[in-house]
Amino acid sequence: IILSAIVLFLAACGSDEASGGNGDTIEWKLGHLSDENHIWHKTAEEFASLVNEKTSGEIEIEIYPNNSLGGETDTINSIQAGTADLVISGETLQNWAPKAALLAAPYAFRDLDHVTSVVEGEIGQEIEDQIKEEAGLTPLYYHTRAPRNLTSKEPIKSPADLSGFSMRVPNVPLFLDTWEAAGANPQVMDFNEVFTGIQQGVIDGQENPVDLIQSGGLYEVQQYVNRTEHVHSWIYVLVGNEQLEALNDEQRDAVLEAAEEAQKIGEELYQEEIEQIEGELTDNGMEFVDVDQEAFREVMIPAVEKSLSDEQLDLYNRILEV
Ligand code: 2Q2
Repeated sequence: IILSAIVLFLAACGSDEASGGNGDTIEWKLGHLSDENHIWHKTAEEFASLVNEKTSGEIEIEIYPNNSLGGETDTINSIQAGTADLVISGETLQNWAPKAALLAAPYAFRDLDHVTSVVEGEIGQEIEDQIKEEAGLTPLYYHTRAPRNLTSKEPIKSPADLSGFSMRVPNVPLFLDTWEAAGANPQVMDFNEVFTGIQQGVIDGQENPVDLIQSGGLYEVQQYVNRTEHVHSWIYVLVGNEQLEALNDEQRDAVLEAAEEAQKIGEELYQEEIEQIEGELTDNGMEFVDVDQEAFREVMIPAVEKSLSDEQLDLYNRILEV
Protein backbone atom coordinates (compact mmCIF):
# COMPACT_ATOMS: atom_id res chain seq x y z
CA ILE A 1 0.00 0.00 0.00
CA ILE A 2 2.86 2.38 0.95
CA LEU A 3 4.60 1.67 -2.36
CA SER A 4 1.45 2.43 -4.40
CA ALA A 5 0.92 5.62 -2.36
CA ILE A 6 4.47 6.73 -3.19
CA VAL A 7 3.90 5.93 -6.90
CA LEU A 8 0.64 7.92 -6.91
CA PHE A 9 2.32 10.85 -5.15
CA LEU A 10 5.20 10.93 -7.68
CA ALA A 11 2.74 10.74 -10.60
CA ALA A 12 0.84 13.69 -9.15
CA CYS A 13 4.11 15.68 -8.83
CA GLY A 14 4.93 14.75 -12.43
CA SER A 15 1.66 16.19 -13.76
CA ASP A 16 2.12 19.30 -11.59
CA GLU A 17 5.59 19.78 -13.08
CA ALA A 18 4.05 19.52 -16.59
CA SER A 19 1.73 22.43 -15.92
CA GLY A 20 4.76 24.37 -14.78
CA GLY A 21 4.39 24.63 -11.05
CA ASN A 22 1.60 23.86 -8.57
CA GLY A 23 -0.72 22.56 -11.27
CA ASP A 24 -2.21 26.00 -12.02
CA THR A 25 -2.26 27.43 -15.52
CA ILE A 26 0.77 29.55 -16.42
CA GLU A 27 -0.51 33.08 -16.94
CA TRP A 28 1.71 35.39 -18.99
CA LYS A 29 1.20 39.15 -19.47
CA LEU A 30 2.14 40.76 -22.82
CA GLY A 31 2.35 44.58 -22.89
CA HIS A 32 2.60 46.76 -25.99
CA LEU A 33 1.88 50.30 -27.11
CA SER A 34 -0.50 49.96 -30.07
CA ASP A 35 -4.30 49.81 -29.98
CA GLU A 36 -6.53 46.74 -30.42
CA ASN A 37 -6.97 47.28 -34.19
CA HIS A 38 -3.24 47.33 -34.85
CA ILE A 39 -1.38 44.52 -36.67
CA TRP A 40 0.78 43.89 -33.60
CA HIS A 41 -2.24 43.38 -31.33
CA LYS A 42 -4.15 41.18 -33.77
CA THR A 43 -1.07 39.03 -34.35
CA ALA A 44 -0.43 38.77 -30.60
CA GLU A 45 -4.01 37.55 -30.10
CA GLU A 46 -3.44 34.81 -32.69
CA PHE A 47 -0.13 33.96 -31.01
CA ALA A 48 -1.83 33.69 -27.60
CA SER A 49 -4.55 31.35 -28.87
CA LEU A 50 -1.99 29.19 -30.72
CA VAL A 51 0.07 28.87 -27.52
CA ASN A 52 -3.02 28.03 -25.47
CA GLU A 53 -4.14 25.43 -28.02
CA LYS A 54 -0.69 23.84 -28.43
CA THR A 55 -0.25 23.55 -24.63
CA SER A 56 -3.81 22.21 -24.11
CA GLY A 57 -4.63 25.27 -22.02
CA GLU A 58 -1.54 25.13 -19.80
CA ILE A 59 -0.34 28.62 -20.88
CA GLU A 60 -2.68 31.64 -21.08
CA ILE A 61 -1.32 34.94 -22.45
CA GLU A 62 -3.17 38.12 -21.43
CA ILE A 63 -2.50 40.99 -23.85
CA TYR A 64 -2.38 44.62 -22.62
CA PRO A 65 -2.58 47.15 -25.53
CA ASN A 66 -2.08 50.95 -25.40
CA ASN A 67 0.70 50.64 -22.79
CA SER A 68 -1.98 49.54 -20.28
CA LEU A 69 0.66 47.34 -18.62
CA GLY A 70 3.05 50.35 -18.50
CA GLY A 71 5.32 52.13 -21.00
CA GLU A 72 7.73 50.15 -23.15
CA THR A 73 10.76 50.73 -20.90
CA ASP A 74 8.73 50.02 -17.73
CA THR A 75 7.39 46.80 -19.24
CA ILE A 76 10.94 45.64 -20.05
CA ASN A 77 11.93 46.38 -16.44
CA SER A 78 8.83 44.49 -15.21
CA ILE A 79 9.75 41.42 -17.28
CA GLN A 80 13.25 41.46 -15.80
CA ALA A 81 11.64 41.71 -12.33
CA GLY A 82 9.18 38.90 -13.15
CA THR A 83 5.95 40.94 -12.90
CA ALA A 84 5.35 40.92 -16.67
CA ASP A 85 6.33 38.33 -19.25
CA LEU A 86 6.30 39.58 -22.85
CA VAL A 87 6.75 42.91 -24.64
CA ILE A 88 6.85 44.29 -28.17
CA SER A 89 10.07 46.26 -28.45
CA GLY A 90 12.93 47.16 -30.74
CA GLU A 91 15.50 49.98 -30.69
CA THR A 92 14.55 50.90 -27.11
CA LEU A 93 16.39 47.72 -26.14
CA GLN A 94 19.63 49.60 -26.93
CA ASN A 95 19.46 50.82 -23.34
CA TRP A 96 20.49 47.28 -22.36
CA ALA A 97 21.89 45.81 -25.60
CA PRO A 98 23.79 48.45 -27.62
CA LYS A 99 23.49 46.50 -30.89
CA ALA A 100 19.70 47.01 -30.79
CA ALA A 101 20.31 50.67 -31.72
CA LEU A 102 20.97 49.42 -35.25
CA LEU A 103 17.29 48.53 -35.60
CA ALA A 104 16.69 52.22 -36.11
CA ALA A 105 19.80 53.94 -37.42
CA PRO A 106 18.40 56.70 -39.65
CA TYR A 107 18.99 56.10 -43.36
CA ALA A 108 20.91 52.85 -42.73
CA PHE A 109 18.34 50.61 -44.43
CA ARG A 110 17.39 51.16 -48.07
CA ASP A 111 13.97 49.45 -47.88
CA LEU A 112 12.17 46.50 -46.30
CA ASP A 113 14.01 43.94 -48.44
CA HIS A 114 17.24 45.28 -46.93
CA VAL A 115 15.67 45.07 -43.45
CA THR A 116 14.57 41.45 -43.97
CA SER A 117 18.00 40.37 -45.28
CA VAL A 118 19.58 41.84 -42.13
CA VAL A 119 17.03 40.45 -39.64
CA GLU A 120 17.16 36.97 -41.17
CA GLY A 121 20.96 37.00 -41.52
CA GLU A 122 23.97 36.87 -39.19
CA ILE A 123 23.68 40.55 -38.18
CA GLY A 124 20.11 39.95 -36.98
CA GLN A 125 21.31 36.92 -35.07
CA GLU A 126 24.08 38.95 -33.41
CA ILE A 127 21.55 41.60 -32.36
CA GLU A 128 19.16 38.96 -31.01
CA ASP A 129 21.99 37.21 -29.12
CA GLN A 130 22.99 40.46 -27.40
CA ILE A 131 19.36 41.30 -26.53
CA LYS A 132 19.05 37.85 -24.94
CA GLU A 133 22.37 38.19 -23.12
CA GLU A 134 22.13 41.82 -21.97
CA ALA A 135 18.38 42.53 -21.71
CA GLY A 136 17.34 39.05 -20.51
CA LEU A 137 14.65 38.83 -23.20
CA THR A 138 14.31 36.26 -26.01
CA PRO A 139 12.92 37.42 -29.38
CA LEU A 140 10.09 35.04 -30.44
CA TYR A 141 8.96 36.65 -33.71
CA TYR A 142 9.18 40.08 -35.36
CA HIS A 143 7.15 42.51 -37.43
CA THR A 144 8.58 44.48 -40.34
CA ARG A 145 7.54 48.13 -40.16
CA ALA A 146 6.51 50.91 -42.51
CA PRO A 147 9.03 53.78 -42.65
CA ARG A 148 9.09 56.33 -39.84
CA ASN A 149 7.83 59.78 -40.89
CA LEU A 150 7.81 63.09 -39.03
CA THR A 151 4.34 64.48 -38.16
CA SER A 152 3.68 68.14 -37.44
CA LYS A 153 1.16 71.02 -37.42
CA GLU A 154 3.03 72.95 -40.14
CA PRO A 155 4.78 71.36 -43.16
CA ILE A 156 8.44 70.44 -42.56
CA LYS A 157 10.33 70.02 -45.81
CA SER A 158 13.93 70.26 -44.69
CA PRO A 159 15.99 70.45 -41.48
CA ALA A 160 15.85 74.25 -41.80
CA ASP A 161 12.14 74.01 -40.85
CA LEU A 162 13.05 72.25 -37.57
CA SER A 163 14.38 75.26 -35.62
CA GLY A 164 12.27 75.64 -32.48
CA PHE A 165 10.43 72.40 -33.30
CA SER A 166 9.97 70.40 -30.09
CA MET A 167 9.23 66.75 -30.72
CA ARG A 168 8.81 63.46 -28.92
CA VAL A 169 11.05 60.49 -29.57
CA PRO A 170 10.86 57.03 -27.92
CA ASN A 171 13.47 56.10 -25.31
CA VAL A 172 16.14 55.71 -28.01
CA PRO A 173 19.34 57.71 -27.37
CA LEU A 174 20.26 57.47 -31.07
CA PHE A 175 17.04 59.30 -31.97
CA LEU A 176 17.82 62.09 -29.49
CA ASP A 177 21.25 62.58 -31.10
CA THR A 178 20.07 62.48 -34.72
CA TRP A 179 17.04 64.76 -34.31
CA GLU A 180 19.11 67.24 -32.28
CA ALA A 181 21.68 67.26 -35.09
CA ALA A 182 18.85 67.90 -37.54
CA GLY A 183 17.94 71.03 -35.56
CA ALA A 184 14.89 69.87 -33.56
CA ASN A 185 14.38 69.82 -29.76
CA PRO A 186 13.66 66.13 -29.10
CA GLN A 187 12.48 64.74 -25.76
CA VAL A 188 11.75 61.18 -24.61
CA MET A 189 8.12 60.31 -23.87
CA ASP A 190 6.11 57.10 -23.79
CA PHE A 191 3.96 56.66 -26.90
CA ASN A 192 0.69 56.82 -24.92
CA GLU A 193 1.59 60.36 -23.73
CA VAL A 194 2.19 61.72 -27.24
CA PHE A 195 -1.43 62.61 -28.15
CA THR A 196 -1.91 64.71 -25.00
CA GLY A 197 1.58 66.19 -25.29
CA ILE A 198 0.74 67.52 -28.76
CA GLN A 199 -2.80 68.57 -27.76
CA GLN A 200 -1.41 70.61 -24.83
CA GLY A 201 1.40 72.09 -26.91
CA VAL A 202 4.15 70.45 -24.85
CA ILE A 203 5.49 69.07 -28.13
CA ASP A 204 4.85 70.10 -31.74
CA GLY A 205 5.20 66.65 -33.26
CA GLN A 206 6.67 63.17 -33.27
CA GLU A 207 7.91 60.55 -35.72
CA ASN A 208 6.45 57.11 -36.40
CA PRO A 209 5.27 54.80 -39.17
CA VAL A 210 1.76 55.44 -40.52
CA ASP A 211 0.30 52.50 -38.60
CA LEU A 212 1.25 54.02 -35.24
CA ILE A 213 0.22 57.52 -36.37
CA GLN A 214 -3.19 55.92 -36.94
CA SER A 215 -3.10 53.71 -33.82
CA GLY A 216 -2.37 56.76 -31.61
CA GLY A 217 -5.18 58.79 -33.23
CA LEU A 218 -2.56 61.41 -34.08
CA TYR A 219 -4.54 62.51 -37.17
CA GLU A 220 -6.71 64.43 -34.68
CA VAL A 221 -3.82 66.61 -33.47
CA GLN A 222 -1.35 66.60 -36.40
CA GLN A 223 -2.00 67.94 -39.90
CA TYR A 224 1.10 66.80 -41.82
CA VAL A 225 2.96 63.57 -42.43
CA ASN A 226 6.35 64.73 -43.73
CA ARG A 227 7.87 61.87 -45.74
CA THR A 228 11.31 61.85 -44.09
CA GLU A 229 11.21 58.01 -44.21
CA HIS A 230 14.26 58.28 -41.95
CA VAL A 231 13.99 54.72 -40.58
CA HIS A 232 13.02 51.41 -42.17
CA SER A 233 12.93 48.86 -39.40
CA TRP A 234 11.43 45.91 -37.59
CA ILE A 235 10.24 45.21 -34.03
CA TYR A 236 10.39 42.06 -31.90
CA VAL A 237 7.87 40.24 -29.74
CA LEU A 238 10.01 39.10 -26.81
CA VAL A 239 9.57 36.90 -23.73
CA GLY A 240 11.65 36.99 -20.55
CA ASN A 241 14.49 34.42 -20.61
CA GLU A 242 13.50 33.16 -17.16
CA GLN A 243 9.84 32.83 -18.09
CA LEU A 244 10.82 30.73 -21.12
CA GLU A 245 13.28 28.59 -19.13
CA ALA A 246 10.62 27.87 -16.48
CA LEU A 247 8.59 25.92 -19.05
CA ASN A 248 8.99 22.20 -19.63
CA ASP A 249 10.31 21.06 -23.03
CA GLU A 250 6.86 20.41 -24.55
CA GLN A 251 5.58 23.84 -23.48
CA ARG A 252 8.72 25.59 -24.78
CA ASP A 253 8.44 23.82 -28.14
CA ALA A 254 4.77 24.80 -28.32
CA VAL A 255 5.61 28.48 -27.69
CA LEU A 256 8.36 28.47 -30.35
CA GLU A 257 6.08 26.70 -32.86
CA ALA A 258 3.27 29.21 -32.19
CA ALA A 259 5.79 32.05 -32.67
CA GLU A 260 6.75 30.71 -36.11
CA GLU A 261 3.10 30.67 -37.14
CA ALA A 262 2.54 34.14 -35.65
CA GLN A 263 5.46 35.43 -37.73
CA LYS A 264 3.59 34.42 -40.92
CA ILE A 265 0.27 35.81 -39.66
CA GLY A 266 1.94 39.16 -38.96
CA GLU A 267 3.49 39.23 -42.43
CA GLU A 268 0.10 38.53 -44.05
CA LEU A 269 -1.61 41.24 -42.01
CA TYR A 270 1.13 43.70 -42.95
CA GLN A 271 0.66 42.95 -46.67
CA GLU A 272 -3.14 43.26 -46.37
CA GLU A 273 -3.35 46.39 -44.25
CA ILE A 274 -0.37 48.72 -44.54
CA GLU A 275 -1.25 50.10 -48.00
CA GLN A 276 -4.70 51.25 -46.84
CA ILE A 277 -3.46 53.31 -43.90
CA GLU A 278 -2.11 56.27 -45.89
CA GLY A 279 -5.55 56.68 -47.51
CA GLU A 280 -7.27 56.34 -44.15
CA LEU A 281 -5.05 59.07 -42.69
CA THR A 282 -5.80 61.48 -45.57
CA ASP A 283 -9.51 60.64 -45.16
CA ASN A 284 -9.00 61.79 -41.55
CA GLY A 285 -7.60 65.13 -42.69
CA MET A 286 -3.84 64.52 -42.80
CA GLU A 287 -1.74 65.78 -45.71
CA PHE A 288 1.38 63.92 -46.90
CA VAL A 289 4.31 66.25 -47.67
CA ASP A 290 7.30 65.33 -49.83
CA VAL A 291 10.52 66.49 -48.18
CA ASP A 292 14.15 67.02 -49.17
CA GLN A 293 15.28 63.60 -47.87
CA GLU A 294 18.86 64.27 -49.02
CA ALA A 295 19.03 67.26 -46.69
CA PHE A 296 17.88 65.08 -43.77
CA ARG A 297 20.41 62.37 -44.69
CA GLU A 298 23.20 64.95 -44.82
CA VAL A 299 22.63 66.06 -41.22
CA MET A 300 21.54 62.73 -39.73
CA ILE A 301 24.13 60.30 -41.08
CA PRO A 302 27.13 62.12 -39.54
CA ALA A 303 25.16 62.28 -36.27
CA VAL A 304 24.60 58.50 -36.41
CA GLU A 305 28.31 57.89 -36.97
CA LYS A 306 29.20 60.26 -34.11
CA SER A 307 26.66 58.73 -31.74
CA LEU A 308 27.56 55.08 -32.27
CA SER A 309 30.28 53.22 -30.34
CA ASP A 310 32.94 51.24 -32.26
CA GLU A 311 30.96 48.03 -31.70
CA GLN A 312 27.79 49.66 -33.05
CA LEU A 313 29.65 51.35 -35.92
CA ASP A 314 31.06 48.00 -37.04
CA LEU A 315 27.52 46.62 -37.29
CA TYR A 316 26.30 49.82 -38.98
CA ASN A 317 28.97 49.57 -41.70
CA ARG A 318 28.20 45.87 -42.22
CA ILE A 319 24.49 46.69 -42.58
CA LEU A 320 25.29 49.21 -45.32
CA GLU A 321 27.09 46.42 -47.23
CA VAL A 322 24.19 43.94 -47.12
O1 2Q2 B 1 7.57 55.47 -31.24
C1 2Q2 B 1 7.42 54.41 -30.59
O2 2Q2 B 1 7.31 54.39 -29.37
C2 2Q2 B 1 7.35 53.11 -31.38
O3 2Q2 B 1 7.52 53.35 -32.75
C3 2Q2 B 1 8.39 52.09 -30.94
O4 2Q2 B 1 8.09 51.66 -29.72
C4 2Q2 B 1 9.79 52.66 -31.06
O5 2Q2 B 1 10.09 52.42 -32.39
C5 2Q2 B 1 10.82 51.97 -30.14
O6 2Q2 B 1 10.57 52.37 -28.83
C6 2Q2 B 1 10.81 50.46 -30.26
O7 2Q2 B 1 11.69 49.93 -29.23
